[in-house]
Amino acid sequence: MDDVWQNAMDHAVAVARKAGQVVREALHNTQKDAVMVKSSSVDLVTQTDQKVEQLIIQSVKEKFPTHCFIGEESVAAGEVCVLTDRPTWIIDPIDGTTNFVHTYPFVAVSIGFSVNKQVEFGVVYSCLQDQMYTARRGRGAFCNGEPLQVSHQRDIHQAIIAVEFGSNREAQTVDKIFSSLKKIVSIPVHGVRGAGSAAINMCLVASGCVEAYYEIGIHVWDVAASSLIVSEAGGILMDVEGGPFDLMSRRVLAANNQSIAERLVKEIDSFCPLRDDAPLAQ
Ligand code: LIP
Repeated sequence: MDDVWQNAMDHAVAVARKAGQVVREALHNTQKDAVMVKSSSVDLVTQTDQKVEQLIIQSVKEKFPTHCFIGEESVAAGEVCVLTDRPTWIIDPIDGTTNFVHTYPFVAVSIGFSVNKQVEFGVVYSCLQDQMYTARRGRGAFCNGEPLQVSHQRDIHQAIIAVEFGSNREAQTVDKIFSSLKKIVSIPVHGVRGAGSAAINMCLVASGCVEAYYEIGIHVWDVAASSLIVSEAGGILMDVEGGPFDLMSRRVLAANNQSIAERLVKEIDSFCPLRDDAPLAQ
C-alpha cells in the first residue's frame, strides 16, 4: 500500500478516536437515546449509532470525496451493500450496540478500508477501554502502538474460543448455534467467551488472549477492519466450513493457526445467511 493510503489511515484513527468520545459521552445519557430494532427484537440500533456513522462519513468525504462507503446504518436505511474495486470505507459506528445500550463495557468503532476488494488498513477503537487497534497490510498489527501477536497454542484442549449468539432467534438457527457450542465445550476447551462485539472478539484473537472466534450472521462492517488486524498479527481467516474467508458471506472463523481453525470447523453446524451483497428483494 503506498503512502497515499497512510494519510487515509491516519484520518481513520483520528475520526475513530473522535467518534469514541461521542460514544462515551452518549453512554452516560443512554436513557435519552432512543433504542430501535432492525432485523429482530434483539438487533438494536440507537440514534448514537446513526449520529456517529454520519460524523465519520462526513469527515471522510471532506478529505476523500471520491471514495465509497459501506456503513451499517446507511445500509439499514436502504443504501446498497456492494463491495467494488474502488477505495471503500467499511464502517460499523458502534460494534456492540447491545453492550452500549446496557453499558456493558465492550463497545468499538470499527473502520475498515478496502481497495480492489482487499482490506488495506483496519482501525478498531474499543472506546471504553481506550484501546486503539490498527493494522496496515504488510506492516503488522498494533494496540495503542504496541505490536500484536496471536497465541502460539496449537492444542484445542488448552484454548479459549470466542462465540456469539447473534441476533437471529429463529428456532432452527438457535438450535445450530447451541449444537456447535455444545460440541466445542465438550472437546473440552479451556473456556468459551463472548465480548458481544465481533470486532473486539477478533482483536482479542490478534492479542493472543483468545485462540479463535467464529460466528455466522455477522456483517461485513463487523469484521472488515479486524480481519486485517488478525492476519497482520499472524492469525488466519477462513470460512466456518474451512474454505476461503469471504467478507460478504456473513460467516467468519478467525484463529491463531490452521490447527485450531480446522479442529473447530469439524464441530461447527453451519448455515448460510443471506449474503450482505445479495440483491434486495423486489
Ligand atoms: C454485533 C456483532 C456481534 C453479533 C451481534 C451484532 P452490532 O454487531 O458485533 O458479533 O453477535 O448480533 O451483530 O450490531 O452491535 O454492530
